[in-house]
Amino acid sequence: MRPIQSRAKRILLSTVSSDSHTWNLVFLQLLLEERGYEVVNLGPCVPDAELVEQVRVQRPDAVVISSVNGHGHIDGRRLIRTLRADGDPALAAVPVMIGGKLGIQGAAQSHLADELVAEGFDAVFTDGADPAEFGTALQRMTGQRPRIAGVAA
Ligand code: B12
Repeated sequence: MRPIQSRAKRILLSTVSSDSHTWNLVFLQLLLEERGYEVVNLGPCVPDAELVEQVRVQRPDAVVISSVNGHGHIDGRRLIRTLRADGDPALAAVPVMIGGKLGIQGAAQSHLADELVAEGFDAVFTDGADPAEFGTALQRMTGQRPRIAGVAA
């Protein structure tokens, strides 16, 4: 009898093309790894085409986009339209969430969340969102289970 090691759920972590901030990505990578996810962090200023290609290659269980420079709602909108319109069913179906400081007016722009969901994001976390909500949403979208799933003969 030896334990079956289920594959860790893979998260593709990225920001948008205009955003050069990196500590938000480092923070999220550590948070996700601590929760047992495998993280592919694409780093800052990722062009839309590169992100789409990486989703195709990496086949992640979910994509997490972080942006804090204030352009996130504009870049994010363009990005999700591009991803969902690609024609590859896997790209149309992969859960994608975005969060951070998505505009430049903080809580006054809470309507951005609804708009981004309408464009195709599965979840949006504007600044000040409860971090626990993020974990719960990710778990729900990836069907995350403990790494040791059971035993086999
Ligand atoms: C360091 C910094 C820089 C550095 C970045 C260096 C680097 N390599 O990262 C430099 C100097 C390059 C920089 C540049 C700019 N910056 Co700057 N920067 C900052 C600063 C001081 C700290 C950011 C940081 O590292 N925080 C630490 C990380 C861990 O926290 P965080 O980024 O806030 O992320 C947290 C949350 O937002 C959340 N979160 C983030 N993403 C996601 C995603 C999900 C899914 C979830 C659930 C949560 C989540 O979780 C994180 C942890 O709590 C902030 C001000 C501040 N005090 O926040 C401004 C700030 C982000 N910058 C700002 C701006 C405007 C700029 C510039 C446009 C300035 C300019 N005119 O050139 C440029 C943009 C460059 C670009 N192309 O993107 C603004 C953004 C305004 C807004 N969105 O309302 C801020 C808020 C400053 C301000 N108050 O005006 N910046």
